[in-house]
Amino acid sequence: MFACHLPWWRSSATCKLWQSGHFLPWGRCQMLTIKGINTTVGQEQQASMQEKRALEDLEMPLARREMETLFQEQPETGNQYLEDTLLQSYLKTHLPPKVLEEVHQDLERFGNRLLTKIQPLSWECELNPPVFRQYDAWGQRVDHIHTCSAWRRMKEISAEEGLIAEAYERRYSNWSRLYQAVKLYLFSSSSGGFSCPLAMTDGAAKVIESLGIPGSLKNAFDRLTSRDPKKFWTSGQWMTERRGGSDVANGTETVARKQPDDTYCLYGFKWFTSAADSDVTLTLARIADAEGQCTQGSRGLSLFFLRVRDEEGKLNSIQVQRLKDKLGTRQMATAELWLQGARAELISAEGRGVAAISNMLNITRIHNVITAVAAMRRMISLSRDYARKRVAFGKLLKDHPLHMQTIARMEVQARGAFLLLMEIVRLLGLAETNLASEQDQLLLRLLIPVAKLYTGKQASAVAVEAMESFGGQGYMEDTGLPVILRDALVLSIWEGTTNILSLDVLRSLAKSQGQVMAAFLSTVQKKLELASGTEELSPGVQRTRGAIGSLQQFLEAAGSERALTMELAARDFSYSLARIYTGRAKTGITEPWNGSALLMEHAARPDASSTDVCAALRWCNQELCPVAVESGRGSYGSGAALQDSALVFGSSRL
Ligand code: UCC
Repeated sequence: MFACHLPWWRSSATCKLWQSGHFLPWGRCQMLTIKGINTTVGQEQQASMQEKRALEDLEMPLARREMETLFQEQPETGNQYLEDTLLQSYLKTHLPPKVLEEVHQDLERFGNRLLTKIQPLSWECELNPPVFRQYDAWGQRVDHIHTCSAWRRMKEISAEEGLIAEAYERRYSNWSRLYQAVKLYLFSSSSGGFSCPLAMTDGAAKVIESLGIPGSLKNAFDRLTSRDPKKFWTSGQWMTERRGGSDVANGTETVARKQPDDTYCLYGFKWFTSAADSDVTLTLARIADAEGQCTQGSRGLSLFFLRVRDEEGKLNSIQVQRLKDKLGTRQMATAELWLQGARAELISAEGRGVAAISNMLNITRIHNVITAVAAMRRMISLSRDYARKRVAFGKLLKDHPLHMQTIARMEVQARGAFLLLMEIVRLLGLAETNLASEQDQLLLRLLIPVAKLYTGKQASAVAVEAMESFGGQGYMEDTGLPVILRDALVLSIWEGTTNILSLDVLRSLAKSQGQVMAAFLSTVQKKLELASGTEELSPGVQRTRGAIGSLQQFLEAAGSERALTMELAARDFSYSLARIYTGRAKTGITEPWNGSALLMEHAARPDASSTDVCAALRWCNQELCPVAVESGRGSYGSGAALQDSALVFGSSRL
């Protein structure tokens, strides 16, 4: 029998599977080649141990060699808060001392709880995905979605830890939102997919709060933001119908019929409903008039609140068609639902459904960013730990410069993404406590889609690259690494794909008549002026200045072009904003902009490390303004659009 080497979740469930021989332990397939081993100082002991083992190996019968000498040490993470030096230095720089003291204690405690209690539950969620039972033994339709006990425990833990409550209690004023985001960031990789219902729960609470918490929704708001596991509710967000999830305005077919008591009955088919075990949901529908006619398009959509089940657990005139068979997020039940007269409450003005649910979308998009950054951090932490343990070509991976270069590149991306996340939740915190300037609010509107689209792509790229850093082991299911990759891949899809969010960036420009861009450019300019005082960072400042100049030139030229130009440029434009902005931030509520890019600002702190400086400069070494480069190549003209189609379809008929 193998020794029970658990993956980092240390799950008893996994242990049993391994003991029964269903899973191979970490790295059994790893052959150690010791001959000609070339050690560096400090590794001699380890190398000679391995050499001794290898020599013994040759004298052993084959069976024993296979069973006992081919183990690879598994990568592990410790207390994620204590291991995250960037997070700690960010909090130390930005939080008022009293807040920092309290928050630090709680995060250290939470980090230990995650490691010892919550991570094992996460793996159990992965091993026990939800099961759908449509009929009972006697043919009664029951539509029961069975979730595992670990998943249900996650819900209790979320309440106990105040993962939603923290943002709405506001005990740390404008810092509450940031503190909540930090807890969610730490929780994300250990949540077994529970981050998803939390995102929607937060979004629903935000919508209700933005409506002034009407009396009819008071109970729901209290429960969505409760710290009491017995009271805590989660929410869904049912937006996607058969005709798609992006073009909500034209794809929504669900009809709402008004009842004598002023409630509505909803009829329709919801094609993707994430976390279908949620207690309540927000959803869009078209209100039918007396003749049964509905207004089409966006102006016909209204927002509704409904309870999914009653007190006895009976579904609210809803039938579950089936559960979705997804590539990732398998821990969570995503279902197709028939609404067959589900009782609902209208909570927006008629025809203002999209505008009303935008409050939810903006929150879930921020959660998407949180999850993306967390996935990157987890993969890099594991990759880093593995580099300290795994010997190849005679030395530890950490002593192979090319391997270190690969991880370092991921690290620069993760650092940039983390600071962008912190910037957004800092701005959101200001907005929620009426401390945001007009400029802050404009920036927030612009940066949410920018950050969501950019970090979603970063997370996928980092997860793939990090997986490769484990060699073949990264591809093995029982290491848990493929779970992280699969779950990361959805981040650029749900809550608005990259292209849809790029168009949302353009929407924010148009809606504000360019003010978001003016706010963006003026704050960048101010910051760079101040940042240029830091000698070491001057190459980065110069490159960012150059990028801003190119961006301005592009915008001036694009102003006289047709709409097609901006649409074709939308993705590269959004990437340019992400890369340039990840250069800069301000500190404190009332302080003036104090310089440079987000990464450069962090590197300009008095107690910044040389690593902080290096990360900032490396970030600035990438192409900061791809939209200007592509524009110069003529990529956004009508000729280019025709070429795109020809390339896609070749000689086949368009
Ligand atoms: O439901 C889903 C899965 C749930 C899983 C959640 C998990 C989250 C986990 C996170 C981490 C673990 S996915 C649903 C995915 N679907 C979407 O995200 C929708 C994507 N499509 C869009 O975003 C489109 O751009 C639409 C739907 C917003 C476009 O609709 P319209 O009606 O054509 O848009 P309009 O006419 O431009 O905008 C209507 C109003 C305008 O306000 P007014 O009328 O005052 O001018 C817009 O300014 O809505 C306002 N608006 C916004 N306001 C639209 N978007 C926004 C926004 N982002 N922020 C503020």
